[in-house]
Parts: sequence; structure tokens; C-alpha cells
Amino acid sequence: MIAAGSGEGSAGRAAPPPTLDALIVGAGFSGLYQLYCLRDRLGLSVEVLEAADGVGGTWYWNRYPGARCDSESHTYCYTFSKELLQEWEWTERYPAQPEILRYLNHVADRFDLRRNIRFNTRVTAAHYDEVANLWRVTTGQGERLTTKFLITAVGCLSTANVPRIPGLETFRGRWYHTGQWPHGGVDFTGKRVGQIGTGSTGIQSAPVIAESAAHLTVFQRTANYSVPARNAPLTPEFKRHVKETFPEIRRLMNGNPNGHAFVIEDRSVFDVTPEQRQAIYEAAWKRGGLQFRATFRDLVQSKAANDTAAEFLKGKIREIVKDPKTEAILSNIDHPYAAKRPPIDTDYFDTFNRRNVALVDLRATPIEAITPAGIRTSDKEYPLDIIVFATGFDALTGQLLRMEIRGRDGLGLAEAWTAGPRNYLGLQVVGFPNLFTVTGPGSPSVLCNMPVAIEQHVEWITDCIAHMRDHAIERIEPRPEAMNSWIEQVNAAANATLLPLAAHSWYLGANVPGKPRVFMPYAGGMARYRGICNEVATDGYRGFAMSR
Ligand code: NA7
Repeated sequence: MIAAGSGEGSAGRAAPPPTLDALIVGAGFSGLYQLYCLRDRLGLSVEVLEAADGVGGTWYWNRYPGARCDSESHTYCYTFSKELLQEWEWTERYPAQPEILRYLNHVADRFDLRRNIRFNTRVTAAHYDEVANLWRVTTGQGERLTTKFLITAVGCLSTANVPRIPGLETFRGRWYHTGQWPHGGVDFTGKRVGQIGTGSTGIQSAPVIAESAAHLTVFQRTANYSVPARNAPLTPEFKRHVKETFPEIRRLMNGNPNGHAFVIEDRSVFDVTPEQRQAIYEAAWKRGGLQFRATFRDLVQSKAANDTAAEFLKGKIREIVKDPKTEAILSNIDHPYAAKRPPIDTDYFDTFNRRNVALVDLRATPIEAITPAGIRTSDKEYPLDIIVFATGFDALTGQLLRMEIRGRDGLGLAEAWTAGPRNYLGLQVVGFPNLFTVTGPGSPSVLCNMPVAIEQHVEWITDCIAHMRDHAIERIEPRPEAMNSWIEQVNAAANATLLPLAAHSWYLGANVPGKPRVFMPYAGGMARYRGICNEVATDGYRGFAMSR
């Protein structure tokens, strides 16, 4: 343990805490594995600082009703330890939040990670000291730590976006953001609930809230596609199959653009007849899950191809939802399928057939204010006891910019990124030596099954630090031309897809007022990205400046 603020020097003064080899910010999926790699594989002195009072990151905070991962459980896990893979048993096709949190706690205990994690400790600032070649880190409690490497493992979806709607402070009821949900849960019994937001989260929470609330009003700004998740308990046969064939499953995940364990069909939408296509979509609908995107290789590249899936999915909404007005609002979708993060659901559209659920179209009647009694749109006031903000996150950059990170010459990360995030491989920023960002913008991150993206980044960073140690290299940072060229590649990869066409997507930062509109994740696919990172490393860390 580092001894910050403790210990007495011989002259009675507090001894300065020893400089760490590495300081990691965040104890979620990435921070835990990064700690394990640097401490147990490289033998470095490492500490993790974590704002929460437990491990889990995203899964510590997102405890809202229906919170569940959209990746299938047997792929939503670490793959670095054969023993861990063999001993852990998932219970359902998609893991629910409590189960993922149990898993991450198990990992923390199994690898004895807690002794190097300081909980309830938020990093407020990190300044690079060029003379000493060290990062000086300050916490919310005013502690100061120094470290050679600073590694952010802060998650991509961790800064809650609570829209600034006038009057929120006057609301007499209770309000909650799904990403900051109370640990004891919320009792909706007998309550009139308003939910703002119909992204992946809102689509999961609405059906569950509707079960216990007296009444639920869903306030929809942008209509969204959704495919049934078809969640179910895992059978003993499937569990055995996963354990027996995991190396193959892992190969499939690592070879895929999206890190999932399903094959993306190598056929165009237009290679088949309309009848065959319909049958393929029907089968994918029945099977459920994110796999729907894998039915054809060109769904996210060609608008004409995408239109066929979009029409199929809108048709399903029309089939399920009985009230014609509600059905029309829900199926009035203005962007290509999967151009925004495609949700999967359990009974989402069917929820609107319940007598205690109503839908409000915010495109037609925008919210004007929150009043003491509820929400007022341009049309009328909706009296509410509870407001649920399922309004998403300041994604990918929010958490990084919230810390005051300053690099060489006092340059702030927020200043360096005024026009949007700029880095090399999503890993490092010019002017910020020895700072690594796990699943930073400019890497596949949220376009990939997250644990796959995380393991690749953590292992790359670990290998890089090992290389530096072995070659007595003290400092690494990208060369400006490498960073500029990477940004061009990130833009080109996005523009080769339909993803930038969803103008209001959080991939573009469009959900946060004032945020620069830049397509942030690398859309060229995880497998290709992994290849690029490996090549860069084997080519002597091409594009990075390393100095002794
Ligand atoms: P998302 O996907 O960002 O969804 C947020 C939803 O909230 C979306 O429907 C937004 O509408 C809506 N929203 C946001 N701000 C407002 C305001 N001011 N008024 C009305 N409606 C608003 O967040 P999620 O938490 O659902 O999902 C995040 C990711 O977590 C998900 O993609 C998975 O990767 C896991 P909009 O579409 O912006 O018009």
C-alpha cells in the first residue's frame, strides 16, 4: 500500500508517499484487469483509485429496474484466466446487473485485488510534471499521489446526463437518473411515474416499472428500434458446451468486428429474394439479441440494405402495439437501424398495450418545464410522483474531462479536445506523456463487446509498459503526425458506415448540449483495430515518441 498522508519522517514530518509505478483511475472491468496485469504480471507498484465504495464501475452505478447487459453472458466476461472461466457459472442468457456485480466482486477477491484499491476516492486532478516526468494526482479528499504512469479506466458511459430542464429543482416528487440509482431500489407501488428517454436503458426499465407503478408515462424524443432479447435461463448443456469449447468461442469473439461470439453472415441483403430475406429476419427476430445485425454483411454499410431491416422492425412495432396512435409514434423512426446503439428488450413494445402506460411524443409536444407537480409539455401538464431520467451519459469523454488532466506546459485535456477528442489509437494524447486511456475515444470501445475491447487495451498497455521497462524508456507519447493520421482513419471508418447518419446519437456527442459533434469510437471493427495495434507494437511502437 502507498502511505499517502501517513507515516512520520525522522524529523517528525509526514514522509512523502512513495512514487507509484502506475496509478489506475476506476475499478470496473478495465481497472481490475489493469491492476492484475501490472501488479501480478509485471510486479509493479500499482494503486487503483475508485470513487465508489465498491468495485464494478458501470455495474456498480447502473442498478435501475431491468438493468441487464445486452451481450450474452458467456461472452461478457474476462477470458485471461482459464480457471476463472471454468469456475464461474452464469445463470441467464444475458447477465442482470446484480449478477455482473457479483462476478466482478468475485474477480476482485479471487485475484486479491482489493488491497490495492482505495474506495471512496475520486480523482479531481492529474498534472504532468515534466521535470520529474511524473504525474501528480489529487483526490477529492485533498490527498496527493505521484505516479509514473497514469491509466484511466473510467468507463465509456459513466457521466450521467441529466438534461437541464427548467424547474427540476421545484419538483415536489422524487427523481432519479438510471445511472445513479439508489442502492435500496425505488418503490413504484401506487406511484405515477414519468420516464424520460427511450434508449437501451429506458427500453429495459419501462416494462419493469410498469409492472408495479400505478401509471407510467414514457416521454419519447427519438423513436427507437428494438429486437427482443429472448432472455432465458442457461441450460446445463449450454454451460457445459461453453466450458468445453471456450477457446473456439474466444477465437470467434476476437476475429469479429464487434467482439461477439456470433458469425456475421457473408451475404448481401440483395443476394436473396424478398421472401428469403423476410424468413431470415423472422428467424433472427425469434432468436433475439444483437445478432439481428449479423443477418447480412451490408446492413450497416448500405442504406438500401438497411431500409429492408428498418421496414421489418417497424412492421413488428405495428404488429405488436394495438393503439394506432401509439404505434405510429413508436414506429416513426428517423434513422437507419443500428446507426444508434441498437437496444434489445423484454416486452418493451407490448408494455404500451398495458392500461397503465401512456406514451408522449416529445417531437410533437416538447417538454417545456418540470413543475412542482410533474412535467409540462407544450400540450399539457402530466402530474407525477416520480421522474426517471433514462437520459444516458456524456459518453466517452465526460469522465475524462471532468478530471482536471493537465499535460505538458499545463495544457488541459479539455483545451486539447475543444473540437472533440484527438488521440492516437484511442490510447494516448500528444502532450500527455505516460497517460493511457483504456477504451478511450478513437478505439472500438462501445462498438464492441466491452470486455473484449478492454482486455485488448489492457494487454497492449501492459506490453507497452513492459517494453519500456526492458529498454529503459522513461516516456512515451504519440507523434503529432501519427495522431492526425489516426483521427483521419477514425473519421474514414465512421464515414464508411451508416453510423454518422443518426444525427442525435451519443456516438457523435449529440445528446449533450454544447458537446462537439465528432464521431468518437473507431468503427473499423475490433479485429482490424487489434491488428493495427499489434503491428504498431511490433514495428517498434510506430507513431510513438519514446525517450529515456
Ligand atoms: P441513450 O442511448 O443516450 O438514451 C437516452 C435517451 O434519453 C434517448 O432516448 C434520448 O433521446 C433521451 N433524452 C436525452 N436527453 C433528453 C431530453 N433533454 N429530453 C428528452 N429526452 C432526452 O442512453 P441509455 O442510458 O439508454 O443507453 C446508453 C448506453 O448504455 C447504451 O447505448 C448501451 O451501450 C448501454 P434522443 O435519442 O437523444 O433524442
